[in-house]
Amino acid sequence: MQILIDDSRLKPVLEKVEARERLSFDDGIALYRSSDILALGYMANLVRERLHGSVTYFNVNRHINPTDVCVASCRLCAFGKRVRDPKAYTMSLEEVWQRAGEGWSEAVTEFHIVGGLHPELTLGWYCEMLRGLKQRFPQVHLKAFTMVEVGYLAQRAKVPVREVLERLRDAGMDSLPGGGAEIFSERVRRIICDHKITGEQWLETARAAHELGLHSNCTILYGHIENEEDRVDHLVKLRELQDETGGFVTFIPLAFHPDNTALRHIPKTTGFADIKNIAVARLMLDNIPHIKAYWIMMTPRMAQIALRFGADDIDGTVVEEKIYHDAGATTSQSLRRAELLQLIRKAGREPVERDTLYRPVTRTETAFTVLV
Ligand code: V47
Repeated sequence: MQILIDDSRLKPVLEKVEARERLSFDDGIALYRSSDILALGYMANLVRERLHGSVTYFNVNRHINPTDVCVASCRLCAFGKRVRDPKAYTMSLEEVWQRAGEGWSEAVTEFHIVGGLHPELTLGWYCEMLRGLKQRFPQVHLKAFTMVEVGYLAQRAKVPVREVLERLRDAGMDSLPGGGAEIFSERVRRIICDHKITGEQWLETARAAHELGLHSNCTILYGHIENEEDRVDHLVKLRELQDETGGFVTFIPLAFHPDNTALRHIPKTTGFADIKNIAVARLMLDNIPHIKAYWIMMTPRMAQIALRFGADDIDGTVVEEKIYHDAGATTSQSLRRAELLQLIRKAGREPVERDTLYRPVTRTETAFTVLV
């Protein structure tokens, strides 16, 4: 098909996309530098429809953040609090288990569990939390702990990362979410999250998880002090690891939210940047099956548009969200299943409820079945 491309620098990229060829680092830069959003969207949508047709995934999930106490004090974050901060909280195990059962009556298929790096909670405590959740909610998939939390638990328990992952897996962790990757460039990490594990350590931890047969997601945090080279380098590093392990399920571009962070002087990202990051991700990450437009972060309106610019997933019901709302997100904290269906249908897409590993889910009012 003949398509109109305003930005002639994108013509060679279009030829590669049409020929199903892998895009290079320089292609990634050309995509990020282009303002021809419709050409980007055309290409990204081509890839998205090749992979998934019109199907758009969502899930019925619940976020649980057991503590916001965090020793890292990342400049990018408004969620983490010091141990002695009167506003900080840490749930007891009973509270975590009780909180898990609260919210919509709709049967959730996934708990998404992340928190701060707490200096006192032990690996044993987290394992007990997982065991208690599995005992009470045996059908629910536990997507828990960023690579950063795993790295911190390993450091504190003085055991190898692989062993921490094994112990968490044996206690009930089914997969890992994609957070904490931020931007792998050390120059940028030194400024936005200087006490976190390095980019190399994040990738090593993901590799170890995948080698144990655990799947995980991955993310990028954009819209702060990074440049185009940093972003493309990040995507290429994820693509290289995925070539090795095949363990990444979904990639989620995350827009920096500056409110209440030490970087609050940085302006918020634009809708244009948010859409562009979805499209570039779809085009560069040819080996990661899914690209998620996280509606909490993008707003439901923009997430809906993203479904025509490369995204095939809109995330879930969430129920209770803290990380983005502490940093100024104005979206609601939750959407009902029916609202997600409506958003997807109104974008002319075909909604499919999935579990964490993208197996279709069928449900009644209070129960669900995963089709395997
Ligand atoms: O790791 C923290 C980011 C992540 C801010 O795997 C911020 O399915 C923007 O990873 N502005 C947590 N971003 C969220 C996350 C996630 C979300 C939805 C689904 C999945 C998944 C993963 O949020 C953190 C960090 O990268 N973050 N503070 C902020 N001020």
